[in-house]
Amino acid sequence: MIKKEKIIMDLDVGVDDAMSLIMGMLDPKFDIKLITTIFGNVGLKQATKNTCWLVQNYGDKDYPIYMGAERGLNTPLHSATEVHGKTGLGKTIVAKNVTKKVSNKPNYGAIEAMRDCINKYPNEITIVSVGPTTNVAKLLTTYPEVVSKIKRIVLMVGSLDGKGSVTPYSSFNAHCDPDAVNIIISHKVPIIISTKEMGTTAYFEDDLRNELKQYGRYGELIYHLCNGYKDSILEVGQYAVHDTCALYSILDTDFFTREKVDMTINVSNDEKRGQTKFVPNPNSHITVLKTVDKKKVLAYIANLIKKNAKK
Ligand SMILES: [Ca+2]
Repeated sequence: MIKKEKIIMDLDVGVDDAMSLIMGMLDPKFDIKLITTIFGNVGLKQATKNTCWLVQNYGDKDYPIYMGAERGLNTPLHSATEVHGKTGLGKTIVAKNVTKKVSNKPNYGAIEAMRDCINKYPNEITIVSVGPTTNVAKLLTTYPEVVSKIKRIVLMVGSLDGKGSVTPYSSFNAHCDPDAVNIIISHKVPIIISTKEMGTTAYFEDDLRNELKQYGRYGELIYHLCNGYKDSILEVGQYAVHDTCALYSILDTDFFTREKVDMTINVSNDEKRGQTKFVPNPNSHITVLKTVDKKKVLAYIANLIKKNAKK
């Protein structure tokens, strides 16, 4: 019997978010209890539409989707349409004929749904946040009673080398809301940080992209998502798997090396806003991924898609 990790996926869909959602839905090692959306790669409305489209057309069940924050706590709105295409799913795919609706009710959105999910499964839920981290910060500050019941939080944020992608110092998700990251890391919940280096090391290229295309509709989806997708620090034809690395960080595998660290993020309004720093501390509640085994991650992805070729 496979031990399933119960997760909440918090997404700003986005090409690599879409890939990570597919991996989360297909992999029997994950049990997605809730999907929440956030502004980021595209605006909140488009990110939510993309998420609904993916679940409607590629979901193995009708996952609940709740819409979250439309901007950061204290930061002007940013997006990354130059990386993910105008509507977030690359140049070929456009989310249309979306009938799946979000589950928001008055005064009940993403953070309330997160709260109730954590209360339903105390100490079992991992929040996998792969966009700006505003929803998670709001959850912790608005409903502090759930903090001790969260198994762990994964953030796809920051860089090991202190260099950025959007600015010389800040990676995208950190740049969108550094204050939110700062709030989260001050809470003594087990936290895993997957930095930009993981996704830009474990990129794939056209040989794998073409191979995946032969493995049924999920492979075809990934193939098409890659059209027009280019991380700002990679070359054309290199496809970063940032958000999938973050998701895989909770699997019991040797895909990554890890280190316990103290983490800081620059929240001042100078040019280094959003820059992260990591200092080893074996007693810390924060673990950072240090290296990634690109071959193993890509083989795992390819195998999962291949296994589901007939679905
Ligand atoms: Ca993302």
